[in-house]
Amino acid sequence: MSELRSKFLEVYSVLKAELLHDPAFEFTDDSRQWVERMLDYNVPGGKLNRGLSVIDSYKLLKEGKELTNDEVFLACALGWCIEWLQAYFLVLDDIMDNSVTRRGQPCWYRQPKVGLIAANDGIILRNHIPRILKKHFRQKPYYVDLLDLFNEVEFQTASGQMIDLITTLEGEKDLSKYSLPLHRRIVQYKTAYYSFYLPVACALLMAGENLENHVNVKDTLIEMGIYFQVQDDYLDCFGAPEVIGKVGTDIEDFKCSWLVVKALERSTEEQKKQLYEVYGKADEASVAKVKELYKVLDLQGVFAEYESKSYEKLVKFIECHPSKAVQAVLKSFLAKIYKRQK
Ligand code: DMA
Ligand code: MG
Ligand code: MG
Ligand code: MG
Repeated sequence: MSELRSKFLEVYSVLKAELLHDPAFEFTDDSRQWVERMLDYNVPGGKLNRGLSVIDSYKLLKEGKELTNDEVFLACALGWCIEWLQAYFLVLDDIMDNSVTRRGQPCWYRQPKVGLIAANDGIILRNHIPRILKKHFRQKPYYVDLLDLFNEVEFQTASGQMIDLITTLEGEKDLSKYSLPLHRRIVQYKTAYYSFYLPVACALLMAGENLENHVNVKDTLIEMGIYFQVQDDYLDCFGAPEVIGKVGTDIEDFKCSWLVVKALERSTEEQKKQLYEVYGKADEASVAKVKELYKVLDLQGVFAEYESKSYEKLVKFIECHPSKAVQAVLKSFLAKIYKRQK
């Protein structure tokens, strides 16, 4: 394991121990054990890309200057706040998407004795974020900006989740409303802000920057986030569950996935009719028919083309940034996700 990763995981243990002894609540043994198990199950088990990116980005912004132990700790703590935010959204997302597995294990709400207690666990996860921020950043000049940033991004993500969900409402299932602009709107809000903009914005605030001076950085990161969610949509159908750690549910859930939008664009009238009949049904035969059509329409090829085009476009965007340090931040992000398999 890399040095940074093990340092990062060390900070997780510190933050967890603080939360488990939060004086604002009189923990009993049972409640402390519940929270500890819930955290260990949901917070640290992912790729940790978002969290680690805060430290990477902060280092690059410091242009090679050695970080103090204090700076490393704070950057890690902010990274963990993003991982906490992600855990909160995923616990609830899996309930709403009726998902089965996540990160190679059953979704939290599917654990025996958890069920819909998972909804409150999501709220607890969400509440841990301002508690971590208060403990470690209260005295910082950028504390208010940090709180504001997390609030804004949470609102954007929840709004993205809302439009992702209301497009699938029973009785209104209508593929004719699915288009690239609708897809873009959903994924920009539900994924791009918290996954791409937030880590860099945290690093910028720590480095004493004013976020209003970095609108172009934000725009590039949002484009990257959209590309990242197209990959997620692609992997939902074509990824290997043992590699991505989850079994796809987008077809069953009638999601406005990039794949179904592309399929609609490329279908003949006959194929469209077929798709209208089977998309959004939970039975295996219907799902298999959708996947078969995706193959016939060569969506794998279409995606490969999209992937290389997006990469080229993003590199061009990045090279327009005046600061080499910012370019390095953005390039390291892009390198982490280009052609990802998980
Ligand atoms: C997830 O979209 C977005 C958030 C904010 C959790 P998704 O349902 O496609 O994610 P996943 O494929 O991981 O369930
Ligand atoms: Mg989901
Ligand atoms: Mg979802
Ligand atoms: Mg998905």
